[in-house]
Formats: sequence, C-alpha cells, structure tokens
Amino acid sequence: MVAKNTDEMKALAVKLFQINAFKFGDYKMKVGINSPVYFDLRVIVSYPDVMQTVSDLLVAHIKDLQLSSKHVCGVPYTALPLATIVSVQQHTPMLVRRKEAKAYGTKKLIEGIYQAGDTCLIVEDVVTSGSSILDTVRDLQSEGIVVTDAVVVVDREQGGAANIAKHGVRMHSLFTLSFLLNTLHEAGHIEKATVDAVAKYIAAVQINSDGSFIGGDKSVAEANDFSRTKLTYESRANLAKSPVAKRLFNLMATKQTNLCLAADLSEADAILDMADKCGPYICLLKTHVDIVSDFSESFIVNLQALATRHNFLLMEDRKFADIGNTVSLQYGQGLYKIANWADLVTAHTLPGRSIVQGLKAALGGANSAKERGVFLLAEMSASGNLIDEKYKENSNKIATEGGDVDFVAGVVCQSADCFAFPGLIQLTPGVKIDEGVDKLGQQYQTPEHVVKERGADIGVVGRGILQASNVEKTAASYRDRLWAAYQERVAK
Ligand code: 5IU
Repeated sequence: MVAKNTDEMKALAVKLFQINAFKFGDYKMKVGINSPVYFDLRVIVSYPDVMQTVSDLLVAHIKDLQLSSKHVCGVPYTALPLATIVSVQQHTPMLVRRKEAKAYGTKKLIEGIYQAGDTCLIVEDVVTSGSSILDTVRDLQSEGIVVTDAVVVVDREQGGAANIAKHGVRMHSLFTLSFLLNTLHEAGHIEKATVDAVAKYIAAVQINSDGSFIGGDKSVAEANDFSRTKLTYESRANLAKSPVAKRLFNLMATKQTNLCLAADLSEADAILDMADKCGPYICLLKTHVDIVSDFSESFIVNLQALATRHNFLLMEDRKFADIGNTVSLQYGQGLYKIANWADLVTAHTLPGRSIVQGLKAALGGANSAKERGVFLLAEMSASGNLIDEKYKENSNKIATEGGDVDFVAGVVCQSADCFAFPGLIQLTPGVKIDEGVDKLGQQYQTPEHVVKERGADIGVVGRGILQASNVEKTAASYRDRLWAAYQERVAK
C-alpha cells in the first residue's frame, strides 16, 4: 500500500462504499462460493471524480514501485477504462485483450502494436482467485509478450496473489480487503462485528485459481454469517443506504417489535382506535387511505400524533404503478397528499426504475427525501398472482443498483431469496396464527414460518388482529411470536 497517500486512500475507501462499489450481504461469486462482501467496481465509470482518484493512485503506485513496462493491458471489462487512463497519463501504449476472437478479419485476441519480447503491465479491478488475471496473462504470453507484474485496485486476500505468483506474476494492490474493512469501521460506517465476521470468512475461504478450496473451513463459507437473515436489526441499520430504513431498523431493535399492523378499516375513528390500542406493540402502521370514507386532514394529524406517542412509523400501502410523472402527482397531490405524512409507501416495479425516480420527484422542501422511503413489491401473497422469477430478479436490481437506492427502504415479498442486501427490510404480509386461504385468495402463514423460513423482517398482520375479540392482547401475542422467531433466527 502507498503509505504517503493514506488519508486519500481512506477517503476513497469510504467513497467506494458510499457509491455501492462494494457491499456486505450474502452473495454468490463467480467461482460459485458465497461471500459476505461483494465488489462491483463497474459503477465507478459513473463517477468521474472516483475514476480520477483511482487512476491517479494507480499511476502513483506504479511510479513508487518503479514498474516500467512497454505496454499496459486491462483485464476485461471493468479494468479497461482504468487501464486507458493509466496508459494516457504515463504515455505507455495500451494493449486490449478480446474476450472472444473476432469471427472475421484478423481473428486476433490482442489488439495494439507489439512485438514478441515486449513487456506488459496488467491492470485489474478486484482479485479473488486471480483467475481473470491469469486468463489475460495466458493470451499475452501466447503472443510472446512478457508479463511480470499486475497492479490491482482491491485484493480480497483470498489467495489470488499466491495463485498468480505461481505463474511468475507479482501482484501489487492499492487496497486490501482488511484495509477497507478497518477504514470503514474507523469512519463509523460498519460495526466491529462486521469486520470480525468478514475477516473470519476470508481467513477460512482461500481459493485456488480454478475456484476450488485451497483448504480452510468450507462450512464457514456455506454458513455465511453475513446472510441477512442471520444479522441483527441493529447491525443491518448500519448497512442500510436509506435513512428511513436505518431509522426503522433501529426502532425495531429498541422497541423490540417487528410487527406491522395493516389497519384496513374504512372509518377514521376506527383506525385511530386501533392505532392507539396496538401502538405499543408495532413498529409500523400500514394504511390504505383510499378506503377511509371520512378521510380528513385532522385524521392524519391525529394518526401522526399516535405514531409519535407510541413510536411507530406510517406506511401508506398505495402500490404506485404508473409512469413517473403520474406517480409523482399521485404521491404529492390530490386529496391525500401522501408525501406530506407517510414515512413509507409501497410501489410496484412493473414500470421499471422510473417508479422510484417519479416518487422522489414529488419530494423536496418540508418533505425531505431523507425522511421518506419506498418498499418495492417483488412478490405478492395473493394466490395466482402473475409475478415470476425474472420479475423478482429485476425488482431486486431496481432495489439495489443505481443512483436512487438511498430511497429504497425495503422489499415487499414472501421469500428470503428475493434479495441479499442486508441494508434492505423484508416486509411480508399474509400472516395469521391460523394458516390458510381467505375467500378472496389471500394466503396466510404463521408468524414463525414467515420469519424463520421465509426471511420476513417485518410481519404484516391485518384481520388477525383487527377481528380479534381482544385487540391489545392479540397484538401483543403477534408481537411476541414474531419477535421470538426473529431472536431464534439470529441466535448463533
Ligand atoms: N398485502 C397483502 N399481500 C401482498 C401485499 C399486500 O396482503 O402481497 I404487496 C396487504 C393487503 C392488506 C394486508 O392491507 O397486506 C394484509 O391484511 P390481512 O392480514 O388482513 O390479510
């Protein structure tokens, strides 16, 4: 590591975390092993300032190490733009390795002007096993090019350096995973427990260049402590990108409740009465304001007062689904002015990313985007619903990738495989002590089942509480069962 640039390196480490160039969770890597930390440096092309800093540091690193070579070559694809900048800054000609030979013309694998015997420095973004670097080295060597060194942005410390050293290539990294973890911890972005858990995983999971285990403890990789369902709400609060998700995680942890009341009632007073009775036991109260026949501003004022008194958040389950411009109006205007009072809303992902952008566009002024969030629907509890695997996968992408992830607080879904990122909250409706189906296709699971088997972080209960003869007692009992199931789930 380049000691003299340590402050700059630390600032860059935090910046990379903030732009989602790496995140913590339970991810499947290219080599087929699960990992508690995931790097995606592809995003940096969207941040020219980060590109500049990374490439400046790479050039400084190359100078410090006195690595002189006739060419530079990036490992496709993520490192290609970085290699380009290094080439231009150092006036070192670049070579480009194709992943597939062209089907016509020269059929060359290496583009650029070179001769056998020329030297070439490799540039790579992230190294796990080193296999991608070795693929590029092999193609360069088969043209007679000599490769002795590789500069990389991040070394995951899982055996990559040793694997490529076996092929006569030295690896020089800007960052090690340990440095990134310690820096984020020092800067207050992750807990010590996160640092320790990732360190434990990395120590246990060392990988050969063919993706097989060198040794270590395979069970650590399989029982990834970073699976979101095994982390506590407190630690997930630290990983959340959305300020409202952070708030809700912390509220759940301190109030010790993961129960959401679905107050599907059509009279304002009845909702307020339920909110008061159930308030002590819930983290969230979910409304459908368009079913309230006597909706008024004072209803909202009273509901907000109860939310403050009992410490719960408000979610309007509006399930927005239109084009950006329309949802922006539906959210901010009309009779209900939802953006003025609902901490959270729900939205379908059917229209694509524009749904999130449209909602955000309604905010500003007194309704700061920092105090609002959306839960995206990735699955429904209605029997016969049309959502399929691809839809689920794409919904997850909208929730976790792109520039608006700070507005997405969670996902409404029915199963733990809907998303991996632990900074998001899984909200699961269709909860009742007696499992079964209602007359209109609603499918119910028990509190224990949704939390322990289906990955729910918050269980949504409507009629199970609303129709009980003793509402307080029933709400308390749902709270106790959902909370106990969560505690069992995270128990080591
Ligand atoms: N709701 C579901 N299922 C879903 C989604 C939302 O039940 O898949 I998305 C809402 C509908 C209702 C509440 O407001 O959750 C569940 O109420 P009951 O517990 O009364 O069924």
